[in-house]
Amino acid sequence: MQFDVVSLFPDMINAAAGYGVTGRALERGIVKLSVWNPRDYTQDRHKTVDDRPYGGGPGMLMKYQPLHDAVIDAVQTLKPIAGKTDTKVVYLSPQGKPLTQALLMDASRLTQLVLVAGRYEGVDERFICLDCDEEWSIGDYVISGGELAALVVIDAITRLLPGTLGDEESAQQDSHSDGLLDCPHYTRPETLQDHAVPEVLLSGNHARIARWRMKQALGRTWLRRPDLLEAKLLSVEQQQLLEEFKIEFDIKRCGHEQHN
Ligand code: 9D3
Repeated sequence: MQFDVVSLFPDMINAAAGYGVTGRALERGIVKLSVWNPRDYTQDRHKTVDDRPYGGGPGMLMKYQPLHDAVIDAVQTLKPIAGKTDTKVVYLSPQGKPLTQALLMDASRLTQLVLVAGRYEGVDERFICLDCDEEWSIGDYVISGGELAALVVIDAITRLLPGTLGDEESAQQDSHSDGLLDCPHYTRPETLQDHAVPEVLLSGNHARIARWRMKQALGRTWLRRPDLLEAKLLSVEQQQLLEEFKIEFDIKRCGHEQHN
């Protein structure tokens, strides 16, 4: 898969993408990455990429033409495979569709993804209409520009591509616990302060351990992200494990007030 990022801070993209899962996928040739700086596509002596908003107000906007020319170059550089390529141009912004694993899985089928990272107050709206296929957000909080969002997208998609993760991680990815929060994990030592590792994890009984982990995953999802549970249909065994968790949770809460 080819990633192209349009950004005023190319070093930020290239540096961060060189680490970890994305770094390895780049080395292995599973993904390719090019960064296109709109400043290289300016036509004036001062290399102007921004301008003041019509109607007034604070802050600056990214001008249309340097963004447009950068995207054209990014898209044209990919050689069509068998006459065509599947390319999407995405503008990253707080107004975009919120990212989900499902959206990222869809995108992982593309041959080319062009990610446009804005700076300042954003871009001229006509760039979004004329040059972009979609607008994506990474969540309801404010960051200072699209670069970190582009890196999030690249990381999340790269993990989905064959050959990127080790066997263990890949197996974990399509496990039956997906759509749930993870269970707690422990390593040595066996006791920290007065917190012992749950006895079941030392039992060597793998069926019991698997049941405990599923129960914890269900219970924590119920406690912390009930929205995820509502969107998921549970097997009879999972429903039973969750009921057990709720009962045990009630018992532990005895004498800790808050009965509602
Ligand atoms: C604080 C300024 N905001 C109100 C006037 C507008 C604003 C402009 C530009 C807010 C954020 C940004 C920069 N953000 C991104 O480029 C961005 C982003 C984000 O801030 N949150 C979630 N997802 C994304 S994707 C790109």
